[in-house]
Amino acid sequence: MGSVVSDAAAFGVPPLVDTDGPVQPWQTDPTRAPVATKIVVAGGFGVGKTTLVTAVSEITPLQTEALMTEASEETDDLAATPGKLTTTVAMDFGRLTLDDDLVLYLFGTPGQQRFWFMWDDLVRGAIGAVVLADTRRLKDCWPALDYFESCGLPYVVAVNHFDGSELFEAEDVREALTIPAHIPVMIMDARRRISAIETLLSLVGHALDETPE
Ligand SMILES: Nc1nc2c(ncn2[C@@H]2O[C@H](COP(=O)(O)OP(=O)(O)OP(=O)(O)O)[C@@H](O)[C@H]2O)c(=O)[nH]1
Ligand SMILES: [Mg+2]
Repeated sequence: MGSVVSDAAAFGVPPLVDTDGPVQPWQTDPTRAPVATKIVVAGGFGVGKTTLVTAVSEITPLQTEALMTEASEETDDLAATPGKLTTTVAMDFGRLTLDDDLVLYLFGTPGQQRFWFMWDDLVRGAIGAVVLADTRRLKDCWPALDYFESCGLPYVVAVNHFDGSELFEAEDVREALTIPAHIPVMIMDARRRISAIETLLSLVGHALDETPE
């Protein structure tokens, strides 16, 4: 019997490798097959999770935004984000390819507390999580920190610096949240692609450090 490829060609099945574009190293070298990883973007309500996934995704991100109504006025504090009209009710999903052979699948969590029951499903199979924080309401990220601490998932803390809010040093935030020294803490801007990618790279590096060989 011939190879799968030639049999498929005989039946007119297009080859798996795209012959139009240049052949990528990972297409011919089995040791460089693309590695797909799942990353969770978590944090409190309105801290910028959807913004981060949207800023970095190379595909049109899947969003599950729903308009907020007056009914949530008492539970959801909009003081820090007065322009916010929608909230994530299931998840955000985006994709980012790094260095041709590392594909990050990004899953943003819903921020409203009543949707937290979905986190157990969202984190399944993830290599790690970015916990977004806003220094004006630092305590909002505690539940996410507790969650990842208790399930043992590697995480980094990314302070999404909002314009007009006081700019703190990463080490001050580490101290305020009592984050252990080996966990990266960084100040970033979820709207800026480069800044968000740096955060994701830091998480990938940290997850590799934390994962036993
Ligand atoms: N100025 C400023 N605004 C931001 C930044 N990041 C997000 N925003 C705004 O803050 C609001 C909240 O952003 P989202 O990305 O929806 O926050 P979220 O964490 O996904 O919110 P939930 O899903 O409802 O928990 C939006 O109006 C954004 O435009 C930032 O870095 N600076
Ligand atoms: Mg959101």
